Amino acid sequence: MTLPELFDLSFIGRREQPGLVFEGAIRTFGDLDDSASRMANLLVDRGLKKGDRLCVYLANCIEYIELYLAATRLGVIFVPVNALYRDREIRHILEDSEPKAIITTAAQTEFIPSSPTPVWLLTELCDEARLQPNTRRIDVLDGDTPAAIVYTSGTTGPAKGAVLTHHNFVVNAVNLLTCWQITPADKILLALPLFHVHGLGNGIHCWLASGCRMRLEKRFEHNHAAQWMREFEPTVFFGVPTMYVRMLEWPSETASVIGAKMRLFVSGSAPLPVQTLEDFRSKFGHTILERYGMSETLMNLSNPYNGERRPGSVGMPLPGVSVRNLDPDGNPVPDGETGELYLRGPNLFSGYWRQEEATAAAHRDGWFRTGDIAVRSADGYYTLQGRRSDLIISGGFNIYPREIEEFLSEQPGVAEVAVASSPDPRRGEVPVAYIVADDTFDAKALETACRAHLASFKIPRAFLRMDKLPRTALGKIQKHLLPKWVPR
Ligand code: MLC
Repeated sequence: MTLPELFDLSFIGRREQPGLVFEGAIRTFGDLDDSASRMANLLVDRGLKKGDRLCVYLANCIEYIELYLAATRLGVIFVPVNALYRDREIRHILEDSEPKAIITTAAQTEFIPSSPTPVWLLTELCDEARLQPNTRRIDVLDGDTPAAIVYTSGTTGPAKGAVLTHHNFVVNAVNLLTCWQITPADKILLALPLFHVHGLGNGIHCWLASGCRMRLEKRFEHNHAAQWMREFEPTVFFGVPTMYVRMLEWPSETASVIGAKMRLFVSGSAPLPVQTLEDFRSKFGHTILERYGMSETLMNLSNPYNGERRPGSVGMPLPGVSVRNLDPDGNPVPDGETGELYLRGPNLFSGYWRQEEATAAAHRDGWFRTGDIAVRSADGYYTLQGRRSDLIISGGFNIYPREIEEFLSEQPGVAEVAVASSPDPRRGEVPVAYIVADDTFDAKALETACRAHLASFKIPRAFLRMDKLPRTALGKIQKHLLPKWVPR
């Protein structure tokens, strides 16, 4: 099945029904279908065809959805670019994915480095799209066609593009509808960024596959989200742990009013602290359902909708997902013992874009190596215990220290650098930089340089000058021996 076929359950089946609320305006599924058709016709006029890549560098908006729908209908490969990315990160995606164009707003153009890729302004596209006919056109033929390339930073080298097919996304959405019992009677409040698989593959797809109503927000703002929930009365909310930590700051009365209307709170993209789950339960009257996924695999494991949602655990495999917990030699570990998770299933990506070696390195005997360390209980619940790599997850955004280390080591006066994780009550973790430098060392200047070239969530919270970095006899930096940073 292709995504257009799945989405037509709403676009054709529920044409007259209100589907989307954004900034106070309500759009029916029919309206959205027509604007997606116009956008698709425009993209064809602009020369896009099946297999071409299209980068979209935008914050959440209705046009984001229209562009995505248009691309999926044409078999054009959608390449979402994190709206917080800056020139360095964007340059790599443009060079690697070689898109026909990158679409953005006038305000965001200043962050796009000069390159051969044409920059298309959203306002111009929208003006032109309005003049296009709303004739439906669906050129994508089968579910094995790539739908999107989602860039994920790696422990080694620059970010790699995970190629996700229509089939991957369809299977993921159908699994979630079934397992989380999402129906047309639901109302989803979506404040996750659409440039990640959490917002796109879970949020947008569950909405369109179920035909329920969705209110989309530009981004999660903890000062406003309570008001949005009181107005819209959502029944389903997808969030990252930082959002749930923020929601605990709301007054109890607000929490109980919202909790009374809600059917399901889901958390993912980063570990949900047990304390947050417990505090949330007493305040909102709901046990957050924690699940586990990755850009390369979409959703893998989930706590049950009915049955015990076990604190600290990510639950059991979703339908069709095979999970193995293996020791370093590739042998299965018994329940109760620590192993590394390997996965197989129809949800798994088809490989890294133009990176055969990296794709091969990420697999073992046909199983995808997640890099996540886990224990399975005797009754089948998996609990994640950490990662093989030193990945930092801040507010649900992945940060690979190596990328920041490489950038900082290029700065004048910097001799050596290590970036490590520091615990943070709201974001879970934040990066901190430890730097060996000459006397020109200037923490402020380094921060300014980072701010100009890297996404805001990657900017180290502190730049600490060190005489030397702790190293093993073989010269490897021992990050666990770095002094703890205490925020002032
Ligand atoms: C964060 N910022 C944003 C933003 N999110 N800016 C624009 N759009 C967004 N969507 C920036 C702010 O400018 C600010 O930068 C900093 O982040 C923190 O902002 P805040 O207002 O203090 O927010 P906070 O309360 O900390 O909440 C942050 C957050 C955000 C929860 C809203 O972290 C977020 O949206 N996270 C979702 C990440 C996500 O979707 N991950 C899914 C990956 S897919 P500054 O410069 O002021 O610090 C995946 C697979 C899976 O992992 O299983 O899901």
